[in-house]
Parts: sequence; C-alpha cells; structure tokens
Amino acid sequence: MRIALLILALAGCGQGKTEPRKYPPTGQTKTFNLTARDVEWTVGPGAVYLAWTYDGTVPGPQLDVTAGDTVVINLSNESNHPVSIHTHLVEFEQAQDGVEPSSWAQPGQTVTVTWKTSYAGAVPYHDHADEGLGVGRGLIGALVIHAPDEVKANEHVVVLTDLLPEYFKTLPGVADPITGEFPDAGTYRGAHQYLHTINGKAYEESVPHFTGTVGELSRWRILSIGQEVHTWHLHGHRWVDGDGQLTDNIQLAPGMYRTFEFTEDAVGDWLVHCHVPNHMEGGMMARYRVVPR
Ligand SMILES: [Cu+2]
Repeated sequence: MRIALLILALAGCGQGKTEPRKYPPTGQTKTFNLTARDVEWTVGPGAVYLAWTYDGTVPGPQLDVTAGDTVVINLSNESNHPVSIHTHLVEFEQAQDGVEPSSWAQPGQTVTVTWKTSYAGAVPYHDHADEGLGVGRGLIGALVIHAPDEVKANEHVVVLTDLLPEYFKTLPGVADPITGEFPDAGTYRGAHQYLHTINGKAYEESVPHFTGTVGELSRWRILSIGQEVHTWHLHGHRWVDGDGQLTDNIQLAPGMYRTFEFTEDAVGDWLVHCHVPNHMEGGMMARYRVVPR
C-alpha cells in the first residue's frame, strides 16, 4: 500500500488548519537577468507559436531560491511591446507589482524589481503589463522557493497553460501517437478554444516526459497559469492533499499552485494529464516513466 508522506498545502493555509511557516532572512540575494523576446516556439510537431517569452522559452527559466532570500530581477525588453513581471507569495513594493507602468520595461529598456521571500512554495511568475494577452502569448514561468530545511527529492515542476490558436504561425495538426500519421491536417486534436500545454509543449508525443525511480521521494509542483481551470491527474499514484483527502486528481484554477509528494513505488509508463476531456484531447497529457531501483 502506498504511503503518502507529506503534503505542503499552500492553498489550504489561512483556513485555520495550518499556519504558514515564515522563514527568517537568509542574508542572501539571488539576482536573475531575464530578457523579454518574441520568438517562434515549437509547441508540438508542426505547431509553431508566435510567442512572447522570458529568455526565449515557454515557460521562461525556472527561478530557484531559498525562503528568506531577497530576489532581484533585471528584466530587459528586446520586444516591441511593454513587458513586466509579477509573482505570488513574495513581498514587494506596490510600485514594483508589474501592473503599475513604472514597473514595465518598455521596448529597449531594463527594469529592476526586488522580491523578499519568507514562505516556501512554487508559484507562477508572469507578465502584468498586458495581463489579458501577455500570459496567453507565453510570458510565464515558475518561481520555486525552497524551504531551507527541505528534504531532497526528485522534483517535477509542471507549468500548465493554454495557448491561443490565433497566434500560431502554423498549426497543422499533430501525429497520432500510435500511427505517427497526421490525420487532422489544418486543425488540431480536440478542436477546442485553446491548445493546452504542459511546460510549453502539447501532446503525449511531444511534451518532455517525467522520470522517476522506485524508492525515491517524488515531489510535484503543479502551477496553473493560463485561461482555464485544469485538473492534474497522475495514473497509478495517490497522495494526501492539503485538506487531508486521499486523492490522485487535484483542481487548479488560473493562478493556483500546489505541491505534493510521495514515496515512489510503482514501475510503469504512467499517463499524466488534465482530466478535463477536451483539454487532454487538446494537448495536456504526458508520460511519467518510473524505473526500478
Ligand atoms: Cu485542463
């Protein structure tokens, strides 16, 4: 029988069950230099997105810090539209929240924002200069704030987002994972309003697959930052969620994030996917390969 070891229930904090743990300053400053750049981003076979990015990728680079660190972001803008950066759980001055034009990087400019971290968790960072479009075009990423006393684990950081069909340069359909053929040229499977992605990629045959080994601590950090509500379902596994419920399927509305972990004990090529049917059909599925120790 599988035993769930621990759950970090950030979304459950503030409900009187668990007081969030506040960490003292580490005295360390972590500086990240990000460049906003418009690129052609390959989402799946033949599917090329006209993306707005941090550093040329969707999502942008993963920012790893320790709770108690001060984080300095130098955001340079090589695109032709204003860009900003905003995140969650951290403390910052309101003028640096990414909403105020004073915190935007105009084309050709660089802005600096400072975040003070006190709480552990994995949260999305994203554009707020054009909140309606920036996120949808790809200006998203993950900020992982590690607890200073965190137990070492195999970490899987998962960013769920929804891309807008009208901004694809090409969207010719994707290969059938069994036949390798492209049966629906001119469309994409699911024929839904968005193309649904896991870490910037769509469909089982194109997303980066997750890997694990029996016996290790497997930690999952799931971040939703897009247009729609998603569920994260992991086949063949289960864990205790923040409300004490045994589950294998959690719901994340846009802007929500959850971290959970368990000791791995199930060999297999497990499917991981959003459980909303047309999201799965629209690209949001991958494999989690677990090998014996
Ligand atoms: Cu979904």
